[in-house]
Amino acid sequence: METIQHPNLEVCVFNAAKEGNYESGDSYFTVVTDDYFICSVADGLGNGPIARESSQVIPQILKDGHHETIDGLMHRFNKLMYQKRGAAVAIFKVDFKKKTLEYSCVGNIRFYLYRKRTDQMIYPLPVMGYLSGRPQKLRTQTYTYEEDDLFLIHSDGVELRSPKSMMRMAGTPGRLYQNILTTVRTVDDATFISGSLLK
Ligand SMILES: [Mn+2]
Repeated sequence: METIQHPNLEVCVFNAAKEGNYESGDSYFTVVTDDYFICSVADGLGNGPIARESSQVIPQILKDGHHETIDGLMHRFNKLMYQKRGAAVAIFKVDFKKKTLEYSCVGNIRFYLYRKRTDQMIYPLPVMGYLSGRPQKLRTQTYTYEEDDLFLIHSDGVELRSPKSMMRMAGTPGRLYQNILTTVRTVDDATFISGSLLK
């Protein structure tokens, strides 16, 4: 487990290749600064190195480009998919000052924001399909968050029957991580990131 401890958030990350594969076709990348947290998960189409070639576009761009807008970043990811297999990609940015969470997704990556105080769940809808290098419509949405909200993002190698009750029961990213871990099978590459927004 990789973890991030920061005054504004606490994050746990899981990433594994499917059984028999050396490399995961999923990639993820996180950036945390004094002002914001950016997190992206990508699931490359196909298998092994071919899948990884597409999903690795995400860390490549985010390393130096994380100050750019979410839509700008998604379009840059998309352009780099040209002549690759393509990937499902989700990205979100937590702005610690504005107390907002901006989310965009194309394809089969799931994201949940769970508000403990009101027992409410926010699940932004993705744009169907995947980033392929062709012109891409985006549906980027902005939410406000509250102290102690929990989030979860995962690729389709993780299947959860009831994410809301899991998040409610776990309460912390560490426990959510442990609980999800027991459900992960090795039939696909699997990535999940649990986190808590502390202030
Ligand atoms: Mn997958």
